[in-house]
Amino acid sequence: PVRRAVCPGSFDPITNGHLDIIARAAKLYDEVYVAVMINQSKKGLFTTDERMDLIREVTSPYGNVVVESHHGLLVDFCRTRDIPAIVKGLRAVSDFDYELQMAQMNNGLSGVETLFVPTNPTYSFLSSSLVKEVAAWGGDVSHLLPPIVHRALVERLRGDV
Ligand code: COD
Repeated sequence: PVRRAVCPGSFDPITNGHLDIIARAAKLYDEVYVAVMINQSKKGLFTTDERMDLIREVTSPYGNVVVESHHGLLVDFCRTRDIPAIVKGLRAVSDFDYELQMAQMNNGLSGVETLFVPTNPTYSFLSSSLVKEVAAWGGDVSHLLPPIVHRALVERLRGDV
């Protein structure tokens, strides 16, 4: 049988921290779905389609990564695609409380399992929101993002596109 997993998130935009988790999941599973979860109460800097395009570009070398978006519950995304496992990165203890709650809720809802991968220490302080804040004030975040994502971010913040 095909072994599938999903890496869910907002990915506004995808960072090297996200990409590290996706790459490691892609080594462990036959097919890895990256699910861009749509949250209508959060506006975001990039549209869902833009986020998916950036993720597709930077994950294309892996060959077994599928990028989709989903509006609704993550467990429903998993159910309709026959995905038994959610793979998430844990950055620090501060992530743990909320991640544990979601993992237990998702398991209770559908039986899906959540597996946690310890973040590469290089990226343990990294989040999309911090990257956006630092970049908005002119700080250098080029080492924290894939080059095409960095370019898109700088252009977006400059107001070009
Ligand atoms: N290093 C490693 N991993 C990282 C890093 C980093 N620097 N940064 C983020 N990650 C990983 C984490 O595992 C994180 O959870 C994931 O990437 C996504 O990160 P974000 O910031 O893009 O996304 P979040 O935290 O906003 O994602 C939350 C979800 C969208 C996954 C969650 O809200 C969800 O499942 N929503 C769908 C609705 C639903 O089912 N709700 C009920 C949940 S019980």
